[in-house]
Amino acid sequence: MTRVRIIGAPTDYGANRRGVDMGPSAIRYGGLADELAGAGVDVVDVGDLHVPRAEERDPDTAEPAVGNAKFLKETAGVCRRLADEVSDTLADGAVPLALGGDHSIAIGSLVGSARDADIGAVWFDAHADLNTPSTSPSGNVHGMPLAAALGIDEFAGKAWANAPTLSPENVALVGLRSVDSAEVDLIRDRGFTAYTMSDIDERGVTDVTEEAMAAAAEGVDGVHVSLDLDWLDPNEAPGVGTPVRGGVTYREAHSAMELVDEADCLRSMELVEVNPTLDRNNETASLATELAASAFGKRVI
Ligand code: 6HN
Ligand code: MN
Ligand code: MN
Ligand code: MN
Repeated sequence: MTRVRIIGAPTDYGANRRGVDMGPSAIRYGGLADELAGAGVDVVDVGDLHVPRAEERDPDTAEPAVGNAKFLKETAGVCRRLADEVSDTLADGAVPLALGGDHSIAIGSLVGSARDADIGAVWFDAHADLNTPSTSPSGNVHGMPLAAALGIDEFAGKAWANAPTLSPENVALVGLRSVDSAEVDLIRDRGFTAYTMSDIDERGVTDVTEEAMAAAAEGVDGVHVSLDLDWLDPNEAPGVGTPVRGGVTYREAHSAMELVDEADCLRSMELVEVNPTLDRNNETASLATELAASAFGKRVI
């Protein structure tokens, strides 16, 4: 029986607005443990990591200051602890499921998942999250976690941020529709596998997801799946801080998560960017729980 350990990481340091720190509570309230139990999974919830309030912190105290990245020091603190939890979970033979919080927590998931294994990653997101402190238009670290884990530019050599066994050839981005120009250059130059919404329109989400999982899994021990709820269309998932029109539908999202399960290489996962203050009756949080259940094997019959 698959064992899943839920780890809450209630951050909002990486986003440009408050509220995403309430994501873990909303996702739990949306029925995560029951949904996963319905998928036939043995679930343990270890609660939330301690995250100091942003108001008591100075956003500019990274040491040394790194570009315009905000709350980098605080983000490093949370990600170090998350990485330890993720790697302990894997050592105990369970699959870590991290709940954000903003997408900067993916740095901790990736570092922990890569500690004792070669990994790949599939990024279900409207965005590429490949900015660096110097290329970021916003300074928000939730737009940087993949660049951090891959040690790109200012992130090179930062132990807290780098997942040394992850390389761009084993990273697949799915559902892109808002990509900054420096991110476009990285995607073109570094060998990522990338699918825009146009690719999904043309080829269908099932083909694209199968190919993405295969590319990420090629030659590694397991795959980290990162699910940013803004991957979905804002009509389906309104409770996110950086919505972009033209995302995948409810059915497409479930189809893709079922294929995550079928690829049979899931090593670690996270659900991020659910912001209950922007949500409609907790729909986005509930959707996150359903999608996680599909990824862990829930089927109708
Ligand atoms: N997310 N590319 C934009 C930025 O500020 O770097 C948006 C990033 C959004 C990040 O949704 O996880
Ligand atoms: Mn390798
Ligand atoms: Mn996003
Ligand atoms: Mn993201």
